[in-house]
Amino acid sequence: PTTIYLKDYTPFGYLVDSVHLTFDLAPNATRVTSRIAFRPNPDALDRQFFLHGEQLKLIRATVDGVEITPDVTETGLTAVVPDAAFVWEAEVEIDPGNNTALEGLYISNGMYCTQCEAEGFRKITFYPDRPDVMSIFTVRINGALPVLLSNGNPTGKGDGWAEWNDPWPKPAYLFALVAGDLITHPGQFTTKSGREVELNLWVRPGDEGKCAFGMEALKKSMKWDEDVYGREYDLDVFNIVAVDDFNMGAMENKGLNIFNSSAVLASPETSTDMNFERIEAIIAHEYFHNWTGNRITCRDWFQLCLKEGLTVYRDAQFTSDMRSAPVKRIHDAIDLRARQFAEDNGPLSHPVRPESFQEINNFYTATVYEKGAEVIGMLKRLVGDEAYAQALELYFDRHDGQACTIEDWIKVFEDTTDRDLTQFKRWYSQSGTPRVSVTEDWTDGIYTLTLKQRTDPTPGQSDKLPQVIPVAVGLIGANGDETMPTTILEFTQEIQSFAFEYTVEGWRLQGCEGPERVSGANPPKPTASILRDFSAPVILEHDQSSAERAFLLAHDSDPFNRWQAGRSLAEDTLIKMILTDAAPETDYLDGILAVLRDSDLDPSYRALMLGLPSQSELAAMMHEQGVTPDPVAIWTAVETLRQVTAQHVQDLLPRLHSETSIEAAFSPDAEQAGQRALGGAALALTSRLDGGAKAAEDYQRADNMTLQLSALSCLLRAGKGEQELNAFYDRWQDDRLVMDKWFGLQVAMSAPAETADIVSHLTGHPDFNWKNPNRFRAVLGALATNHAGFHRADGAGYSLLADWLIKLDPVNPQTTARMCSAFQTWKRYDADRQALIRNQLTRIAETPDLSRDTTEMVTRILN
Ligand code: HT7
Ligand code: ZN
Repeated sequence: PTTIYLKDYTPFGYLVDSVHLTFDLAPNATRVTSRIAFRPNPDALDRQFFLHGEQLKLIRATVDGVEITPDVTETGLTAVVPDAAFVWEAEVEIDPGNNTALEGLYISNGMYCTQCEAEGFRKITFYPDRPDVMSIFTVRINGALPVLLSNGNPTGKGDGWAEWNDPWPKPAYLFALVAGDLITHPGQFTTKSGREVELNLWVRPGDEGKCAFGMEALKKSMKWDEDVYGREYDLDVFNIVAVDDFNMGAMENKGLNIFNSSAVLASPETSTDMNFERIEAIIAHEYFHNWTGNRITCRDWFQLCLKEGLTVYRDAQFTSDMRSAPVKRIHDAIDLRARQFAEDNGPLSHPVRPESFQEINNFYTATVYEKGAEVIGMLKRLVGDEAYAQALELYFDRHDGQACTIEDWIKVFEDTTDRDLTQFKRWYSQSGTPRVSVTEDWTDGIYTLTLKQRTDPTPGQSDKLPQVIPVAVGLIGANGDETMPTTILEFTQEIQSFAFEYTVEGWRLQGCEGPERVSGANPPKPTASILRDFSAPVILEHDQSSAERAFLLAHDSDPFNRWQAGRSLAEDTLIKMILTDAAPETDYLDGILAVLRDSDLDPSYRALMLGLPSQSELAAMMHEQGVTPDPVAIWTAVETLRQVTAQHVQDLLPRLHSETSIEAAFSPDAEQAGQRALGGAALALTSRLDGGAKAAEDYQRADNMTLQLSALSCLLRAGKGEQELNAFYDRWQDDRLVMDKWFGLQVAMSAPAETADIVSHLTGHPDFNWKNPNRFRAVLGALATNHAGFHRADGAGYSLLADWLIKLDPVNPQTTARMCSAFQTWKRYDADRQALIRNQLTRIAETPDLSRDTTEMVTRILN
């Protein structure tokens, strides 16, 4: 396979003034006729006329009306064209009915739909399928289906046809078409300048009852983007369509967002609180792309983080505003550490802006998205809120309608603030997670923190340079009061010391403006709260005693670090339990008990405090400490800690559990969701003491999916619930999204020795439609995330996953390749497990005709 490099970028030889497409829909022989106005690009050196095209049957091609015979290969065509403006026309035939890869035009449950990002448009017609070629599209759809949709505004429709015009220039990856028997849940939004926008959420008949929440989320997103970023919607219509077969969460096509039905459809009976929150965030994310991605797009796919990092950052801000900011921040840190740190510290590590790829689909990663968002968060911390707002204003003004680079992005910040951001740019080019170690000094009343940064070598990058790391620090006095509010330390060197002195107004960073040091005062040594609000995506190595952590857990005014103190206590005690069979530490147990007792604390925050690090994270920590992780020992320690915690807090459990009995009508809002989260966490602990008796009662009274699933998981964890599981199946067998939960839960809750057998059994179930990515992920994805089950010593988990990946690859390479990342941590484990995994990876790699997507992933993981 060919490797593509960022450094080789050159502009396309031609500009595209307009594109007109006609679709004559037929399941196995759709005709696509394109009429494209090209003109030479004055900024391009190379005038070779190459159009991408894959799996297309060329029927005819003309240039300025004259038939030509282009040179067609598997990847596209070349043709001789005039050295002046000309009109290209082509007719191709495609087979959406047999498109199982779900890229290009395909059919899902009788509905035609498209997925063009990143390079799917080339499976629809011949075109310069690259994001820097932007044009205005008009589309005519001919097809005997009730609803025919494309991008932009509708310009006409009749029996069996519809026409659309998108006035905003866009790259081909934002093209979309949907045709089917659909029903709309309508809505309406008036923009701040008075534009009336028609909103539609299109679903298959039967799903009408799951639209209201998504529609409200869309309206909230539109309003929020106006209020916070001044961004207004720019078309007369905004359509969202729910599709069952979809490789990812959703797609931001201009004016016609297409969603995985799991990312938009919701009702209290069928969706959990977590589903509601995710849906709200994804709807916001796709909507926000209208400006950050669509109006301003990427020059090339190496710049993916330009739109994705920024849009993730914006959707996180939105969720913080709609729900609880600290809870959102903690969730994001948990997620980043679980997914992005694992990626960044293994064979798949790559910079936020990668420098090469074989298959761009493999770079829609946690690094590009989530670390990309963290980089923006750091930039905002460094320049301040006001400068951030000004820089964004400049970005939108300066680059509207353009295809941009990270250099353009950084430049708006440099121009706004007069800062030199050269060093900051390393966050985009240097891969790996920086480790920041902290040492403290306390001499003559001066408190000094010395920070040291290092980043381990990553594939292709052996030497790392220091990065600019904003470290948010607060100081806390002996009585638990904050004596220095959060201060940002700009940590730019490999080793750097920051001294704090005592003033009449408390502690402050030496060298900052403010009152002078109080000489002769003899203040007690403060306790530092470091990396508040998770101010940078780094691993903090701060050797604190359990007593210091317990002190911060009790007193830190920063909600993130307060939670972090509890999390660090949990990690420390678990690692000790794993390595030495020690009993759980009382500092952890008492600290958690005190937090749970504090009813002034938000229930969702208290629920988070009860969480433990994932078993995979514990494995990573042990590996970092030079110890080979044993998945069963980790599982056992986690189970023991849960059991002991249940006993330790048992007197409180009935009160906490009562949080689930909410008098008011169900609402998926943050407040009720938090109450249910705490009640559910209490039920999980209770089940460890009563063998699931309370959970069985709860299952019977559950009138929403959150309660139903939380009770069912407790029962399964207790080795019970067979009857409930069957009843659940009978009740929900016709609901695809609920059945995904039914499949996934059984795998997630299985005991390690049984996971692989349960997966084998479930893959033989008549409802296991493995070609549907949601169902495939529900079962095989759950296998990969059940740490001890997946890593069963005999390798049954590995071979089972490999079997299914090999089977899925020819059908859907994109989903197969993404799921190969389950093996990315293989070098952490013992020699036997490593050998077993290597065998499976090699078996996958040697499969004849393996896709480019999967080949690239397994090769990178193996090397
Ligand atoms: N920009 C989109 C990324 C994407 C995608 C979505 C659905 C199916 C395949 C896809 N390939 C890439 C989604 C987003 O980030 O909003
Ligand atoms: Zn996105």
